[in-house]
Amino acid sequence: MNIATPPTQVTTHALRDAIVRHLCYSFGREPDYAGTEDWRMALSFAIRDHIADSWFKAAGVARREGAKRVYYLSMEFLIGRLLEDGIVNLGLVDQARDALAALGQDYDTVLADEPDAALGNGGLGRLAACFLESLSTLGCPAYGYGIRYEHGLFRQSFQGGRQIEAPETWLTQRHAWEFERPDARFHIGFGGHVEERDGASVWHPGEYVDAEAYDTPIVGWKGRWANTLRLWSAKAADPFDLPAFNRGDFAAAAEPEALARTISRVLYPDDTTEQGKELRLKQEFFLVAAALRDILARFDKEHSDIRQLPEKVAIQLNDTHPAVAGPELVRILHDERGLPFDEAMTITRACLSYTNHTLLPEALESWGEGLFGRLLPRHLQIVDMIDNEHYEANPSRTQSMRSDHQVKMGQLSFVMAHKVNGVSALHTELMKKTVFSELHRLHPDRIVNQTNGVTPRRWLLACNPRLSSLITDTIGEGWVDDLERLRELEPAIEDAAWRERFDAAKRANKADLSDWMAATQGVSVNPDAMFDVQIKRLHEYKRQHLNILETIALWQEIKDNPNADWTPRVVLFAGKAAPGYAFAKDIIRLINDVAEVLNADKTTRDVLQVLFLPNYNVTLAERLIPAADLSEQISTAGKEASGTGNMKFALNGALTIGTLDGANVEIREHVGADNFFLFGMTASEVMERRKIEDHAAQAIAADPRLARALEAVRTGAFCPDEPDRYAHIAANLAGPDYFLVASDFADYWRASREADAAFADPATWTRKAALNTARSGWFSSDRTIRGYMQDIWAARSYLGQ
Ligand code: 26V
Repeated sequence: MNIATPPTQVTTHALRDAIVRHLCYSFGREPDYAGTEDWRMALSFAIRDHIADSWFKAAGVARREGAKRVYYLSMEFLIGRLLEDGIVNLGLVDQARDALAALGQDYDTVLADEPDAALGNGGLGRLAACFLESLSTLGCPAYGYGIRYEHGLFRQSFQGGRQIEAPETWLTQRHAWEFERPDARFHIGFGGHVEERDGASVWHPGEYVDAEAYDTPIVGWKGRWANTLRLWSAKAADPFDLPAFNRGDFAAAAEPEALARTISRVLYPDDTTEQGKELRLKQEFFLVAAALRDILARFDKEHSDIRQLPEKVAIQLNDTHPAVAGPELVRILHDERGLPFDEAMTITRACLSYTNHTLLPEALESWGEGLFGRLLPRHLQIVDMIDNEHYEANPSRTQSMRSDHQVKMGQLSFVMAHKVNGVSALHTELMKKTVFSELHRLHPDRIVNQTNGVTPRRWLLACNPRLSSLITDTIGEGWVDDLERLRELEPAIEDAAWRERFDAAKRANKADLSDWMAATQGVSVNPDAMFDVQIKRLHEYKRQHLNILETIALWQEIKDNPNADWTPRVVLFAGKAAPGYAFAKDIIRLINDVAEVLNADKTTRDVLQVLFLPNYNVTLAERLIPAADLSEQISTAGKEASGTGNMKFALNGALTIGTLDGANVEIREHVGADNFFLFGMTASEVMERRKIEDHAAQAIAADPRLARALEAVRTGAFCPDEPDRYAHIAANLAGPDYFLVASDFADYWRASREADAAFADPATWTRKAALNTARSGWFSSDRTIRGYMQDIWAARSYLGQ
């Protein structure tokens, strides 16, 4: 077949013709009658044609070479918008802008029409999306497997400062990127019973749901390669109950379809509630079973000996969510394909590896054996066989995957994986010392570190065109897929004229953000103020409440002395709280209440403003990060596995104020201690501090600023209509304060004032900011993926084949 011209040679003219052709013949619209969405779809299809060419070529190479494929199994892919990503990676920004202009359309308006696909909660899902892009950029044959949720993460708005959740409906707007694959469809069984027949076990599921594939091509830099994101949608195995329909019972007739579809209906918000546990386990097995069937079908087409599986297949479990892949693959190999159990175990382990993304005890998955056995009776037997095998080899049960009538998914994943990785150096060390200490002693070579990274195509080149042009002007465009070359900027940073250009880019990004906030939030802020940004999921360990307390204390101090030389600040927050996480939702409301009082205060508002932007998502992050001066990474040390927002900020020339937690540690090492505002206890100091019973009371007694800020919260200074609204937050911080907000407050205040002083000296600040950009190259997800390819997957690149 004829593969089209390399994308970089696409002319504006050709692209314009392709847009019009798609507008007319794919969407049935004449240009004069087309709306923004029509133009967006037509442009997307024109771009998609070129992506598809890379995609066919890549698939052909992988098939021809019998390549080892990497399979990234993840319950979440937080991909965001794809159109700009495609245009940027194909190098067609100018052509697309000009082609649209020639058709009387505005490029930015058309791009902004695309829905933001929020098929993930936060860091874990966004990491999966960055990884897919890097796998394509590196030419490593790979598939992402996930679920095609009808509703992604809820849409957040505020009413009276409170978080309101509404369903996210990304599929009701037209989506340009997926190809439905009715031929890639599998029956997935649940429940039923296990029959013992001639010494073998046969699972007879009690019900079936179909998994149907939808493929989205993910193109890498310069369109050299494209991999597939394959998302499964649940359909009824037997869609329509005709006898019921003929009886006139139309509701009953439609029931199988409705029941089946609940499986891919909604993404679970990272939750603290117990509800819906069964559905969650069903979703997890649905993903795993469909993915494994697909993987084996592809393997069987290319190879004949199942023992070769580990040479051709690497399966990465993104957290424990797809951990039933262990027992399911053992079941297929042993029960269905007749391999001895030991051999099925060896092959499975050689294929599987597992990434841990959190040490928080409440986030470690476990399933009651009743539920697990009801839904997956054969898998429960296999889990017990795995546990016994492991026990025989290593007679110790304290970290067993079967205790308290539970199935522990972390332990199961560890035992079934040949490599287990953490996501930052500190997190990996803590894994060895805490959750997996005993398993680590038994298998000392299994745990490895792969510090997270972010794709520079989306998180610098696309989202920050001003800074990107300056970089390319200075060192050429080699940095885009070799990010450590940003170091070549360092000599230029010593040049005042260059720093002025760097500063101008940041200033213009801030002005854009200010205009956008004025237009959408009705709040105007001073673009010359320091933009101090904390954007991430709401969680007590991430300590948004530490940030707002410090802001309250600052406000109080400014009021005491309004004529002092304050560094103007705009404190920006964004992030969603899990619907069942009441405390986190109260923190949001507190921040909104504080914002209302402070922004109305005539004596302070010129130097201090606060804003909580609603509905944080990938698109909002792309707007905020290039405009940030100060990046808030203030989690209790030992709690944030890595963080990836921290990397995006540093790359875009923001300075971090942060604790020695997660990847902050490595960011500080790379950018230099002078260019990072460090504060707070270390992870081991945190553990010691918790042993002091009245640690919070002591900290409050020692710090009048903290005491006064807490008192304002406790007595309702920000909610006079309901003065005890936040008394429980104040009580928590004065009492248990598990996340040590009080104990870290004084040092946070100090670091924050250091940031003020540094910002007041523009030449110094700009130098530090630019050094952050120049020294953040190591945090490219290309580096991370190379690490996985070498240390975990034994996979290679097929670029240029
Ligand atoms: C937990 C749960 C619990 C049940 C409902 C669905 C759900 C979804 C997500 C989670 C949390 C998974 C852990 C996670 O997101 N960890 C984050 O992973 C990032 C990428 O490695 C890392 O940068 C963050 O520090 C870490 O918090």
